Formats: sequence, structure tokens, C-alpha cells
Amino acid sequence: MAHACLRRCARPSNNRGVTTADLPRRIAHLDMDAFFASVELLRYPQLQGLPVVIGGRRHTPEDEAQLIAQWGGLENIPLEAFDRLGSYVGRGVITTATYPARKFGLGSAMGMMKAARLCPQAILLPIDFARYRSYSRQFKAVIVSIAPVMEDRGVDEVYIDFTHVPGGQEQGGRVLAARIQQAIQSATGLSCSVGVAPNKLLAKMASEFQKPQGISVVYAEDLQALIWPLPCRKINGIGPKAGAKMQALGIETIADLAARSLPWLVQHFGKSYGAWLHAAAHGQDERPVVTESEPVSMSRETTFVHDLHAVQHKAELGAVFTRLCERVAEDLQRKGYAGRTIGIKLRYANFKSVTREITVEQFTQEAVTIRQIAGQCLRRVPLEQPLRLLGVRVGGLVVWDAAQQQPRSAEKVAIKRHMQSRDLLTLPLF
Ligand code: DCP
Ligand code: MG
Repeated sequence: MAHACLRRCARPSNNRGVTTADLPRRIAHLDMDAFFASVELLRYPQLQGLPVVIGGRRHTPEDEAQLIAQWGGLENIPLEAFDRLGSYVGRGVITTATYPARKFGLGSAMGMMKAARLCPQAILLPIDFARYRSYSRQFKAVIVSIAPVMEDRGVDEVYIDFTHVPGGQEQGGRVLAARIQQAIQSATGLSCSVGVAPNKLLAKMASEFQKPQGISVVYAEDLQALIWPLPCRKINGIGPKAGAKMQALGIETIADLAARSLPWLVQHFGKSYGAWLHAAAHGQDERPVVTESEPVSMSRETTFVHDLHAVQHKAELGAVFTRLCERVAEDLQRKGYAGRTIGIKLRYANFKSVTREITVEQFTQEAVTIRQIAGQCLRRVPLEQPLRLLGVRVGGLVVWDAAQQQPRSAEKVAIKRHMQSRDLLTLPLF
């Protein structure tokens, strides 16, 4: 599996030369509705309105070609010919479910067997990540063509700074949200929900208020009426562990949390998390909308089919190790980065993990160099126990000029990025 670890850089909002410094901040959170399922329904329109779940097998071009040959088009496949959840046997989980399927209690991350018991008649479609990624790029391109300050938060959600965009202050941002919703619908056929609020924290909560196809506007003065009655877990950043601890302390709602003093929260949750909880419960969040991401590291790792022992399986382990270094080097070269911190990760048969890293003088994107330094890391870890996972990582990345064998200047990096974003977007930017 490949990983790119991202660092985000804040960019000031585009105010188009207008003196707008004192406009109130309006931040939107936009989240696509039943994303994977909605993308699938574009090619199987006959499934509109039915309970459908996505999970289990992977979609392949061969399967698709065969279905088209058999039925003369995916849209012609009769309902009887689709797989039903009830006949599924296996361990997988559902990635998502259509809203009609949610009426039966189905949802993301639910085991397929459990889902099959709740709604055996639901139609089961295979997963096609490449297609979801492609639609993800498309809806984001639509957004930046209207509101350029957008922060990418994953395959189906983004934050958008509405503050200085035309319509971004009208009806608290509702006008711009509707414009974006409509533009996404006509470019992709997909629907989304938007929350607009004074900051990211509240916007994220607001986008869930009226799913699907909703727009929810929250003002600072709505805090008590709209936010405080919600359970604490609705705050993005309060996970299952913190949520359970709060419950044990008798804190159920955000209002309960807001009623606790800062020193009390610090005493029970630690200095920084306690302070953050206090601010969050009072609807405060100053984080900017961040438009660009640069990887700070790239890594490749593999979990072995059978545990491997350093002595007994020396040759096999060595070959896997070299291959991982080659893959990381290929990733770096393809994406134009070099790094000088080389690290390894091992997971032993007992699931304990260790990491080691070495930082060298010279930046590299070469497999041989990475292999040599990673080898030095490997000599620094105990190897008595069998291994179940091995990973190689290159960090401390810079954008690399392979011709000059040196990091690119900041100016050249900015120009390159600008050109790339122009290439990527088929829509006019402004
Ligand atoms: N996803 C997944 N596994 C999860 C959660 C989500 O594979 N445990 C995938 C499938 C979703 C997509 O990510 O379609 C987006 O996640 P969301 O949580 O936004 O869920 P949906 O977009 O499907 O539904 P909603 O309308 O509630 O946003
Ligand atoms: Mg979604």
C-alpha cells in the first residue's frame, strides 16, 4: 500500500482587490450525498429509489464489458439480474448505502452479513474506487471554478471559504451554497449537502443537519439553539474514547460540555485537549481554510501472507525489502520529490511495531541509496521474532529538480504547481 503524508500550507483568501477585511468569516463544509452509491446510480439509473449498497467485490473493466455485451448497456440490466445482499456470504463491510437502504438501518462500515439480515433485498454493487476518484476530481473542479479557496478533506468532502466570494455573505452563504450545489448537479449529476457557518467546526456539523441535498446556515448566535442540544460526539475531534469518558463523567450534550469550566476540562482531559474542548463547546475555531498540500513523506509497506523470519527467510525478506525501496523511489521520481530521512517500519508477529530512521546529508530519490540507508536502519532493530509487516519511508521531502540534481527554488515550485492545477481543471478558474 502506498502512502503520501500531507502537510497543508495556509493561503490567504482571494479578496479581488475589494476592501473586505471586516467581512464576517463564512466557511462552508460540503459533503457529497451517499457518494459511492450515487456515483454507481449514474450508470445504473434503473436502481434509483431502491435500497443499494456498495461493498464486497471490486468492479473490473472486464465485468463491465461483459455486462454491456450481454445487455447492450448497463442501463438495460433488469433488476432481477443484480446481486442481492441476501445471497452474499463473506466477511466484508459496506462502504455506503443509498438513503432508501438507510431506512432499514444500513450504513457505512456495517458488516455485510448483518446488513443482509436487515435488508436481504438490497442490491449489492461492487466497488470502483477509480471511478469515485474521478468524480471526486470533477466536483472539486466545479467548486474551485466558483469559489477558489477550497480545502480538500478527502474523497467526498471539502471546506470552502465563502467570505469574499460573490454570494458568500448573502443569506449567510445560502445563495452561494445553492449556486455550487446546482453547478455540481449539472456537471456531474450528483447531489451534496452544505453547511455554512462562522468556522470549520460549526460548518462540518451543519452540513449534516439536512442530508441529502440540504443547505444549513448557522450563525454565531445559533450556538445555543442548534449546536448545544447535540451529543458531544457530533464535534469532529471527539472520538469514541473521549466520548465514552465524557459519558462516564455525565456529559452527554455539547451544552453539558460548555457548562464545564476550562480548569475542570483541563484537569480531566489534559492541557491542550481540555482547552480545545472548551473552545469547541463554545463554537470557537480559528483554523483557516487551507488550499494546498505538499507531501512530507512517501512510504510503501507490505503485510506478508505468512510471517517471515530474518534468518530463516533471509533471501525472501531481502527481496521484498529491495522491492519496497524501488517502489518508494518510483513514487518519488514520478511525483518529483526527493528526501533525506529514510526510515523503516517493522511489525512483529505479536503486532508490536518498531520504527527507525536515519537522516543523511544528501537528498535522494534513488532506490539504491534508499536501500542502503534503510538497510542500516534494519541493522538497528531486534530481529529475533518473526515479522508480519515491513515498510520503507522517505521523509523530509523537497520538490526535486532531477536535471539539476537540486531542490527547486520556491518560485519554480509555485509556477509548476500553478501549471499543474491549470492542466487538471478543464473548467475556467475565474
Ligand atoms: N466510506 C467508506 N467506509 C466508511 C465510510 C465511508 O468506504 N466507513 C466511503 C463511502 C462513502 C464515502 O466514503 O460513499 C463518503 O463517506 P461519507 O461518510 O460522506 O458517506 P456518504 O457520502 O456515503 O453518505 P452521506 O450522504 O451521509 O455523506
Ligand atoms: Mg458523504
